[in-house]
Amino acid sequence: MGIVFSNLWNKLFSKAQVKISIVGLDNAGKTTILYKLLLNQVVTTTPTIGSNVETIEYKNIRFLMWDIAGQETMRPTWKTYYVDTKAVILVIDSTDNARLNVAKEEMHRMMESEQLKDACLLVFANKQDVKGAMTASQISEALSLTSLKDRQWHIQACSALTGEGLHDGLDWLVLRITGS
Ligand SMILES: Nc1nc2c(ncn2[C@@H]2O[C@H](COP(=O)(O)OP(=O)(O)OP(=O)(O)O)[C@@H](O)[C@H]2O)c(=O)[nH]1
Ligand SMILES: [Mg+2]
Repeated sequence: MGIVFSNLWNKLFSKAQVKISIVGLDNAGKTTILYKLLLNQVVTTTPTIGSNVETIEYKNIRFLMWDIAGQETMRPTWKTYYVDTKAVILVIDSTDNARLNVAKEEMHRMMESEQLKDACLLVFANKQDVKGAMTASQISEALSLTSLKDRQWHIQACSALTGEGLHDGLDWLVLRITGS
């Protein structure tokens, strides 16, 4: 009886976790975004080795956020995180024109993965506080987001330093996940 009740309790009152994979090239700002969302603070980061994982509750959804290392040697490990991923957050350094093409290739390769076929894609055009940063529409074009087929995607300008745009991005994810 105790087990039945506890299962019922869990079903009724515990929130399911929604797994998110945060990817992007090294130095894009993934870890800074994760901790700005979690702590509302700009933390001092070092390049991530492996991953960081944190749970962030937002609008009654419990997001399990995996922040994955972006250095070139680490990128082959991204695919080991895809299983059960409901949404991918791709973080772009909007000041890094030189490597936008690399980010584009990584993103399109990633989106071909069978394990991500139902995942939606939120692109954060980060570092908008820096003068001369590319706009979200410039980045959207450079990444050929419109060429993605059968994919719900959205691009959001943001700054992990000021926090601007981060919650707008999460609002889009909430809409996609709850369908409301
Ligand atoms: N000006 C500015 N700097 C930022 C912003 N977001 C991150 N940074 C800086 O960019 C650098 C890299 O940030 P990280 O969050 O460590 O980058 P990462 O994507 O996690 O990098 P890897 O772990 O190597 O994949 C740090 O010096 C951050 O302070 C932003 O919105 N604006
Ligand atoms: Mg990092």
